[in-house]
Amino acid sequence: MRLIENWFSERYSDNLQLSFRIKDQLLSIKTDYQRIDLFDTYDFGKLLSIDGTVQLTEKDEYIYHEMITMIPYYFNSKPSRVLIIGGGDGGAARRLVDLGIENIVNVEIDGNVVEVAKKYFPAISSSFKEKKVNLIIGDGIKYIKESKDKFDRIIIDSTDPVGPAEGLFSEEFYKDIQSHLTPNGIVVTQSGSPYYQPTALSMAHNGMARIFKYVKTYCAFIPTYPSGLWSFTMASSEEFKKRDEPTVTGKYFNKDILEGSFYLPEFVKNLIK
Ligand code: AG3
Repeated sequence: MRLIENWFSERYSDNLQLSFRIKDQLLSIKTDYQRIDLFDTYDFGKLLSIDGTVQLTEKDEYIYHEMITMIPYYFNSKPSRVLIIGGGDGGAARRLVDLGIENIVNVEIDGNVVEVAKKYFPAISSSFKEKKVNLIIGDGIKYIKESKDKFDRIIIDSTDPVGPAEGLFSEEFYKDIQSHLTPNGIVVTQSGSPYYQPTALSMAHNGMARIFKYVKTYCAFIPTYPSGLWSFTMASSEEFKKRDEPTVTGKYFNKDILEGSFYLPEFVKNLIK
């Protein structure tokens, strides 16, 4: 008898990859922007990959989505208008809806990501059915250049800074972002694995630091992303002030995480000096 085992692997370096044993490959499409694959894995449920990199899994998506929305939520004025750039799976929008945000604009460049999410991740993408969420299929960089709107938070939920998302890590883009934030508004971006993608983190942090007076990096443990240690970087033109209000407890996020995720290992601090 021959046993055929199927695995999906994301390559981290020439010498290391993370492999998921899969029950099935549900989809593989090449869009105008990227390649989208969908797998049914044994340990993490459905897994969405873009250009060979894990974007989300059913089992651990809550960590990334709580951390990109809830940490910046509790600083400065209570947000009511939020812009998401990327985030076509709807996961970030869903958390914002749960936080009670009244007005959410979500600009995703690749409509196929939204379609895939609607079909295969109905719970995560259910946010797109909400009246409060205005989904726009378009280029976030262009949107921000042309829009006259101001937002209290801008969430950059992008892929890695190679390919279509590269411009989302540039100083020029952060400048445009700044002009669309309310005075103590906050921009946050995912800034990669400090261990395997140190340049993603330094690009985001140093790029933001050239435009904004206040920049802070925080980390979270995300088992399905390279090295498990993941970074997020947020910036504002005014000093960060934690609001004095009780925090919601998520599945990862809690009041200790709101404080503790800003304590960084020394090698991470050295990347953003
Ligand atoms: N977007 C950021 C995922 C980056 C993962 N990188 C990697 N696996 N190399 C997440 C999309 C979820 N809304």
